[in-house]
Amino acid sequence: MRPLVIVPTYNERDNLPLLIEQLLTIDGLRILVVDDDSPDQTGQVADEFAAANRARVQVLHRTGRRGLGLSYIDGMYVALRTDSTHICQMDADLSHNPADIPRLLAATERAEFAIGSRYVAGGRIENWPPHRRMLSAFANRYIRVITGLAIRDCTSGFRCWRRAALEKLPLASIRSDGYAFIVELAWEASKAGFRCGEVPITFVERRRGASKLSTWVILESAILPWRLAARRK
Ligand SMILES: Nc1nc2c(ncn2[C@@H]2O[C@H](COP(=O)(O)OP(=O)(O)OP(=O)(O)O)[C@@H](O)[C@H]2O)c(=O)[nH]1
Ligand SMILES: [Mg+2]
Repeated sequence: MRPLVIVPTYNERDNLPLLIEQLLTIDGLRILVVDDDSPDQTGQVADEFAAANRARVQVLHRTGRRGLGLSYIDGMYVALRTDSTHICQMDADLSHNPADIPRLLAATERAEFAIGSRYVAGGRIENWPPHRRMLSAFANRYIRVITGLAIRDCTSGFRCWRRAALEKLPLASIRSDGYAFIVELAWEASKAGFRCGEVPITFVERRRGASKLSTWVILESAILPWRLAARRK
């Protein structure tokens, strides 16, 4: 198994060093940081790790239009040019625990992709205020009802793909450029007939740095399920 994890970053300089150190403790895991020209110099912090560990850490510096979805698409193309057998994705803000990656990888033995899930038995959220819990729970229910997607936590950005599955997804035609990308990708995967293994995780609210959840991001995510439902017909 040759796993690689894609970590999109925008202003995460206080979180990234600890995250990379924890990721490097996982046997053989390679790291691809996709930085969107962060004003706080996260890109340079990532470069320092890459210089010290060329075999395992790589940085993709994006310029031009910023976006989580755009970053993931660029990162996935780079990842697919490596010989990685499994491609994971996770947030840089330490909300996702690197120690859960081996369980996600193991779940891909029985499914084309695995999701670190807050909404299956054993899944938890720590330190989220009630309004964030409600927004997230509502978003998941809203998406499931409108699109028919059977995944409990379809907004989770903590995932692991078998390489062969990711290769088959139409990355070039995914239109969401923000957080909605996460949902659109899950929808494409389930349309392709891929099985999803949901692995319970404990999600911890970020302690450092700021959330990038904006009104536009929420609006794009509110519209997306209707677009997907229309495409189904
Ligand atoms: N490359 C890139 N990364 C981004 C962008 N927006 C967010 N990210 C990263 O995506 C991950 C998730 O973003 P967060 O701001 O933590 O969003 P969130 O997890 O939904 O919100 P919180 O729970 O408040 O943290 C983090 O690693 C961010 O740095 C972007 O435009 N470009
Ligand atoms: Mg976060």
